[in-house]
Amino acid sequence: MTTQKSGRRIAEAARDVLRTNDTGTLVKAAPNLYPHQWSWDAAFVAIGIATFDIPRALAELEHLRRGQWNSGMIPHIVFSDAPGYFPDAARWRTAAASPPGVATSGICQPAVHAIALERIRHRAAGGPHEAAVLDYLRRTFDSWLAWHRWLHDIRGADGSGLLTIHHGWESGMDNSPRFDAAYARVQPGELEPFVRTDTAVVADVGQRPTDGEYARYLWLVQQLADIGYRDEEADAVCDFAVKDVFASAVFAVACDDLATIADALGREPDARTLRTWAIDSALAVDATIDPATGLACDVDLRAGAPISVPCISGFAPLLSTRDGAVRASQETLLAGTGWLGAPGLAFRVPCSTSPASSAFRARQYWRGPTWPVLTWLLAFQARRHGSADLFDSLRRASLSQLADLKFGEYYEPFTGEPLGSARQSWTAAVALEWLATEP
Ligand code: 2M8
Repeated sequence: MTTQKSGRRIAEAARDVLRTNDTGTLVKAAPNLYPHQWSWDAAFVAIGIATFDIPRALAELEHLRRGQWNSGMIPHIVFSDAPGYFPDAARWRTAAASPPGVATSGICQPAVHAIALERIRHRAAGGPHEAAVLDYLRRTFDSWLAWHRWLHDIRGADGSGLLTIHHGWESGMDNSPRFDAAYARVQPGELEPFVRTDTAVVADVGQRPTDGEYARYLWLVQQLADIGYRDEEADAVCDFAVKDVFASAVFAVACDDLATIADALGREPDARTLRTWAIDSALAVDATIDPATGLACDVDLRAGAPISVPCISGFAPLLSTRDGAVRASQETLLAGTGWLGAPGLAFRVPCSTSPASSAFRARQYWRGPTWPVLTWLLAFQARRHGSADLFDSLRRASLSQLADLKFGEYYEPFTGEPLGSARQSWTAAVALEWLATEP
């Protein structure tokens, strides 16, 4: 149980993390490991900051928006001047495509931004910042709409309702075993030399992707940079192409939220378009469910086959489904021994890979550890769809996990040890959002 006193302690410590990671222009995703602004981190960070400083939360999203490309794409990193991260801005070779004076990467991440915007609008309602939030939304709506249109038209060009990613980093779940087979087919050619920086920050290299994985990550960056990130060539050129079921579900949710915002701004035609995209993607995500496992599946486009590895992405329908039966069966699965009911869990929060799977690794990044930010996203959507009990139990378990005040990037599921970076911004943000939301 989180008492009022321990809640206050967690909130104070979480605010301290966000304040110390704030450079004044952006909140670093983590103090040393990630000294820049990451796209989906920034959205979660804005949700957390909005619990105590709504103008600063909007400024965080605005900083990200200034990195938006002409195409509409929001890049996955907007770089600060800080050294110490690789691949750095120069390695991406995006100068011709990114906005003048803004250094960015050349790929994207899940589109959680409209979820954040709507959450901030909700928090501001009836308070002193309500008008400023609406004004911000009015001024920037076209940018967020362009981002969604790019995802729909470019990454969903086949009309399937599922979005294509060209790099595991675009999923946000970089080395998840869901991508192992697709990556096994990526054979790096002549690679520009590189030196990793992440393993200098995380002393236990076993918590990070391997060198072999990094070579593939860099090869895909090189392939995309070599074609100047031209969208129309990426499908043909890039060795990696996966229909990402989780990113598609996030897109569906975000389209619904942006539609709600469009309504509030009197932009009904845009709201209608966004709702159509939301429904199409939500249905497409449901349709990927493997009846044998009950989990949603990505599609490996290069192999022309679904990917059936039991990862947290398999619960994508929990985010976006409109079908009560699908929701009920996914909730039952989540409660079972492969997930929240797995024997020995320190906290009943979902692992990134099922502990019952041979692919599970308790300490290795997206191959098993629990990620507070995903616990929150699943719980938040569960509550919006009426599953208050699931929300409450995940909230309680997550706050117990975060009571160590370390704000780990991810956690070992059985010992509760914080792993990766300490004082990770989005973990602190999630703590604040949990605490600001009554059970
Ligand atoms: C991790 O990814 C970056 C590459 O984008 C990295 O390992 O260098 C992922 O966990 C990703 O989802 C996250 O946005 C990023 C920053 O927290 O770190």
